[in-house]
Amino acid sequence: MSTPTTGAAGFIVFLLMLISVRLVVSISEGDILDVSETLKDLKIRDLSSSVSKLEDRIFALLLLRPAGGEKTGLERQTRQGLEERVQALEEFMQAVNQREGPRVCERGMGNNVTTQYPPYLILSDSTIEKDILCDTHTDGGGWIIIQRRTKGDVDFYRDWAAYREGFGSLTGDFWFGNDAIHNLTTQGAHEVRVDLRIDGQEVFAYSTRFLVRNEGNAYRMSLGSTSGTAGALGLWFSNDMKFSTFDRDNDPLPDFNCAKHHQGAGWFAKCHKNNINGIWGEKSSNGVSWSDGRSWKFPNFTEMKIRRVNSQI
Ligand SMILES: [Ca+2]
Repeated sequence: MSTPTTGAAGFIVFLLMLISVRLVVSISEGDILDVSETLKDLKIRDLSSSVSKLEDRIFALLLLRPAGGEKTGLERQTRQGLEERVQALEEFMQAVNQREGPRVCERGMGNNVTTQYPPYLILSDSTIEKDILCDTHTDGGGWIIIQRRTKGDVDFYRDWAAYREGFGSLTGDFWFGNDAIHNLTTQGAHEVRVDLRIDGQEVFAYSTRFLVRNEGNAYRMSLGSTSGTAGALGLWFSNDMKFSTFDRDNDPLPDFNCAKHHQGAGWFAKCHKNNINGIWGEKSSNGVSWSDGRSWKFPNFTEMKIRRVNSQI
């Protein structure tokens, strides 16, 4: 028979198993994720601390049990307190699960909506609360759009702080914000896609992996293998580069500021094969431009979007 105490102890073991699984996941991704800074790990530490306290209470409860197994008032009181804490922990665990990772743009969620984009959704954690625009139709949907140029009415030649926070409007042109992009891409593996319209033709570039580190690492970006009808070079050329703006030169060219020279912002190398944050309408490498390695193209529509890989996990 299971007593309330053994039931509670079983639940603790279950929680410890969950925590173990989460830690294993974190460690296996440790080579690419700055794990200590992820919100998930902060929550795990909170959870771990709560479990430790509960373990102490269980131990105290066992010590209090008289030799004959008689239940004392103090024991009952302690058990009651313990059960309340287990319940609180259960609720906390639920909250962690609900808030962990982007659950907002899921594959298939657009099947029953008639508009191209559903109502905006909120990503919220202790530091960031933003509206999110989901692309529900491209390649099965489930994409969070992080960059969009459609009209040219928003100035994209902005400074580091603007790109950190994001700007523009989800109903038009916008940059989602580097802190939010970092936050999303470190909560689970993400793929990335850039959709472009060039001379009336829709083309795209894609990579199996997209990770953006934190501001302390200048939002350095890593890709997986790349492909796509737009020519993957435009994307691949930025692999492992830091983010640069006109006021924060993080490109690898000494004595040259790519962002300032090309009047854009992004993961410049020496300097770029895409400048989708460049000047709208300008037909040069300072404009909204993309190279497939053979020639420069000038899209009049761009959308950069990310999707969590294995989004059900
Ligand atoms: Ca430089």
